[in-house]
Amino acid sequence: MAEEVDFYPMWESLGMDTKAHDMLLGAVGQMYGDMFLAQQNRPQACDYLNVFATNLHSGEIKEKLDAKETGAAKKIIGSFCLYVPEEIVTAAGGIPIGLCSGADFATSEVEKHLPRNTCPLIKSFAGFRLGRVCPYIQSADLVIGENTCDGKKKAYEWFATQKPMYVVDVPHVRTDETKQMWRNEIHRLAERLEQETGQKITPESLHEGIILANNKRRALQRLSKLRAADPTPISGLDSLLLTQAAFMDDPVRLADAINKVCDECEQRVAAGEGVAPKGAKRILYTGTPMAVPNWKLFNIIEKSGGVVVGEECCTGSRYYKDLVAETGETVDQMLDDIADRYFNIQCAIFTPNHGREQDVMQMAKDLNADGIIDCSLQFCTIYEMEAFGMELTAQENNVPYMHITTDYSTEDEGQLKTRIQAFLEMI
Ligand code: BJ8
Repeated sequence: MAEEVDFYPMWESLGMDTKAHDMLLGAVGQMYGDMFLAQQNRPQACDYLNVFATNLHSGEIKEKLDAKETGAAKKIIGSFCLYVPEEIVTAAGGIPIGLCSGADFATSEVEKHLPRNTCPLIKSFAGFRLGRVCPYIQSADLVIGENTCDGKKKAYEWFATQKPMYVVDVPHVRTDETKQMWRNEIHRLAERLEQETGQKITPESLHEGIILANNKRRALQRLSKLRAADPTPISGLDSLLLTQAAFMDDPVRLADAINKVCDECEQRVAAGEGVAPKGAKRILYTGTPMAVPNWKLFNIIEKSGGVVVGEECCTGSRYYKDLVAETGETVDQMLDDIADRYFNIQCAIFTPNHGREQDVMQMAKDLNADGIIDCSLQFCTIYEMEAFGMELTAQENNVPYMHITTDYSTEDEGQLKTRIQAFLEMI
C-alpha cells in the first residue's frame, strides 16, 4: 500500500487556511463523486482523472514545489487566460499553471474589493485568494494577467496588491498592425519571464516548450475526432476534465494519459460501444470557459440524457485546435510563431469575431451535433453580446440553439434542468 503523505505542513507553509480548505475539498470531492463517479459506461482509462482529481491540491502541487526545490524548475507562473503562452513559460524554466477558478468562495470578502455584479470566474479567483484555499494561487511566484475583458483587466489592478503581477496587452482587433504589436508583446513577455526565472530562453528550450504543448494538443485533437462517433465513446464531463487538466497537470504524463483514453475510445468506437446509447442527443457547447470545478452544466445535460460531444471554448477546442509551428530555428522566429498561433484564438474580446461562429458551425458539422448550447457566465457582456449573432448563424445553418446565462451557484439547477430537458426533447 502506498504510504500516506501528510500534506498539512505543505498547505500551512503556503499560508493556506487549512480549515476552510478542508471544507472546500470536502465539497468538491462530494461533487466529483456525484458527477463523475456516478457515470455509467465510462472508459476505464478515465480512472486517470480520478487520481488527478484526488491529487489536484496535494500530490500535483507538491510535485511542482519539489521541482522548484530540486532546481528542475525555477518558478511557478500562474495565468488566467488562453492568450498567455505556456510554451514560453516552460522555455524560461517556469511551471505554467492555469489559475481560473470555478467555485464561489469568500464572496462577501470579495465584494469588499470588487463589485457584486462581477463575473463569477473573476470573483472566484479573488475569493480563492482572500480565503487562502488555492495552493496554486498561493504558490505562484508571478501571475501573468492580460488586458482582455473589462472585468479581468480591472480586477487585476486589485489582484496586483495580492500577488506579483505582469499584464500582457492583448489587441482587440485583427489587423497587420495589431499582429505586429502582439508579436512585440510576446517578445516582451519572454524577456519578463527570463528576468523572473533568471534563465535565458534558448532555441532548444523554446522548441521543447512548443513540442510539449503541441503534444497535449495533438492528444486532445485525437480525442475530439473520436467523439464524432455515435454512440460517442466518452462523456463531455470526462473530456472537459481532460482539457481542464491541461492547465495544471504534468504535460508529458497528461498527453500519455489522454492517448491511453483515445486508444480505449478507438476500441469502443470499433465495437459500437458508447458512454450514452446510440441516438442520445448530441450537444455542442460554446461559450465562456469552465474552470475546475465548474461541471454543473455538463452534468445537467448528461444526466438529462444528452451527451456533450464538443466544446468550443477556452477549456475546449480553442486550447487544442491549432498547433504552434515546429519549424522555427531561432528564438525570435519561434516567438513570432507562438504569437501568430495565439493571435488566432477566437475570443469574444476581439471585434469583429466571426471566426468563432464559423468554428462553432464547423464543429457542429464535424461532430454530428444535434444542437448547440451557448452559455455565458453571468455579467460576461462580451459573450452575452455574441450570443445574438451565434443564434442567427445557428438558425441560418438549421442547427437548434439554446442560450443560457448562469453562475457558479446551485440555485438555478432546477430551472436549468427543465430548460435543458425541453431543449433535448425538442431537437
Ligand atoms: S481567451 S474567453 S480565457 S479572456 S467569463 S472573465 S471574458 S467576464 S474568461 Fe477568457 Fe482569455 Fe477570452 Fe478565453 Fe471576462 Fe467573460 Fe468572465 Fe471571462
